[in-house]
Amino acid sequence: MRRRPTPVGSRPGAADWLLVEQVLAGLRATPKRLSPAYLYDRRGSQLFEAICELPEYYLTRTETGILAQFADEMAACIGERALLLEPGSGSSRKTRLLLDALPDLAAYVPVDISRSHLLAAARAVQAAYPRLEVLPVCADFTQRYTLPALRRPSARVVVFFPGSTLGNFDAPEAVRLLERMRHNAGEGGGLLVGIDLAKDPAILERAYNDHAGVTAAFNMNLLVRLNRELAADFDPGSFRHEAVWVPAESRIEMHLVSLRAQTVHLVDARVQFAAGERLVTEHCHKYTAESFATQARAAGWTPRRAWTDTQGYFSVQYLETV
Ligand code: AVJ
Repeated sequence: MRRRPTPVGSRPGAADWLLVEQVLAGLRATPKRLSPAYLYDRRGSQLFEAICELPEYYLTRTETGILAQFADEMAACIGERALLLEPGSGSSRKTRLLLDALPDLAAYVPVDISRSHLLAAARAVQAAYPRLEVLPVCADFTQRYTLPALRRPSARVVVFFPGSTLGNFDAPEAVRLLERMRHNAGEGGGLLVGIDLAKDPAILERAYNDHAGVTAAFNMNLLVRLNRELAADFDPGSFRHEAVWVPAESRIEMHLVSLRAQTVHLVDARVQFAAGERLVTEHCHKYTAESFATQARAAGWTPRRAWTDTQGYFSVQYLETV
């Protein structure tokens, strides 16, 4: 009988009980599935920044190239004295390409669940743009949150949602999220969104199974986090990373595969894993211009402009509330 390893983390505090319930609900689902939001603790955010530099992970540099090339046209769509609202802002690195093209922005409001990462990035933006009002909001952007009050009123709200993070949401959730963004944008508001396009599965699978193993570490870090924060006893060595293209769903699925039959303890719960059983840790949907337009229209947005790289790998789209 394998001795049960001592949980590394202390028993969850009150705040963590919601996380415990959500995680247990995911681990009791079929298939087992956890929200990709759990990937982004401090270590996870650092690993994601490293992923963005990988040769296989074309998304970041391709989108950055589009933003750099068409920033002026995007700025013309956004207009003067706008409030730029960025859900899931992370490092806000791409945002600077827009901020450089928007000298009279009323304010920049980054929203992120990772407080330390958010505040560090907001400070860096404030230092680089001293005349800009930067108002970070630490929140889960899939939930309701209120916009901060501005020093001077903005002419309109434009949501900036780059990086194909929309791809993490299955269709009904994606439409709900786009509806929430329309709610935040309000009458006359806009949306500038980055979407990764469906392409050769070999290119997609390479982007999520990089040679250096950074994506695998990003995925595996989830177990380390649950052990630390929820007193679980996952043995990362008994799982392997997997990212596969699922054509029927037009998405990459990221999994942690159990290498043997095992029992994981989380607080007072026991969770059984069969050998070969998959824990879904992320969906990354890949779009066509049509599939995205359908979702956006269903959420009340009207597509206005689209910019794509020469290889047709990635698209940045501008939409307005009608
Ligand atoms: C930040 C959600 C856009 O789906 O490509 C990168 C996250 N996952 N490598 C993506 C991610 C694995 C990324 N998003």
